[in-house]
Amino acid sequence: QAAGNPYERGPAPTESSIEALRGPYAVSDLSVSSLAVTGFGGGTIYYPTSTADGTFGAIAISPGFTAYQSSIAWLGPRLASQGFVVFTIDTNTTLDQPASRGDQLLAALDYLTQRSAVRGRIDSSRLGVMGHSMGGGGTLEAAKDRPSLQAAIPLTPWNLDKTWPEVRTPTLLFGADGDTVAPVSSHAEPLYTGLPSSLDRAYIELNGATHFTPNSSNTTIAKYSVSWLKRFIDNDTRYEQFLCPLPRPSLTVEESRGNCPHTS
Ligand code: 9J3
Ligand code: ZN
Repeated sequence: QAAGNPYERGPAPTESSIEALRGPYAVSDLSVSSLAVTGFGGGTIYYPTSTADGTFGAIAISPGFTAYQSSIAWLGPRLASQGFVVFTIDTNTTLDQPASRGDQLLAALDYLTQRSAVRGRIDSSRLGVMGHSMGGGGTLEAAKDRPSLQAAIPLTPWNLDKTWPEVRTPTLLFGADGDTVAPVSSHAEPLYTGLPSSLDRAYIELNGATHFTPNSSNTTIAKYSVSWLKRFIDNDTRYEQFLCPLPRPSLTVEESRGNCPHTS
């Protein structure tokens, strides 16, 4: 679209456009049966309806332990309407652990880019992963296994492994100050610290939030996730203004950490 960046999509962003319930693109959706795929449990693909703007980057999103795609469904249309193809998935079983969820996120991306009905709408070199809780732990597993991923966003993540020196994918982690299932002191914070200090990484701790805050529509999660995906999947530096400087503590942000300015 723009002369300088072939991956830029949509109008110049504002604080209100990244906070909006919907972005500029009308969204369609497509259900994928578990019977039609291997390596994950099916899901729902949300995608910009129009083909006028060419291809889009794509992301797969995993739910957490015992949960279904319904628990992360709000992110589908919210992110797709900003100009991404978004695949909210079910896992093979709801009890799958983070490493398996990582493999399943990658299987879902492979299905999305190689077999799905919307594969022609996707730029397969611009992919990312997100997930809640054990799905957030799986998000790190996927990034570790596939360094070509352009963005990773674990939401109140849970993973026993705190060492992630192999990760090369720009990663934004969300913690919740009131999380008693995956307390930030034993999950989100050490997971952030376990990433390379040279990586483009950020940690945002939600204020007045719980482990399950990422399971419903949340403007803080949405605005910084949209900005991170745009910045690193679309290389869209118009969104850098919302990421650097880091958000200051407020009614919605308990604390934030990260490297600014970004290096990739
Ligand atoms: O996905 C999650 O919600 C993980 C938190 C959890 O229940 O871990 C206990 C094994
Ligand atoms: Zn903290």
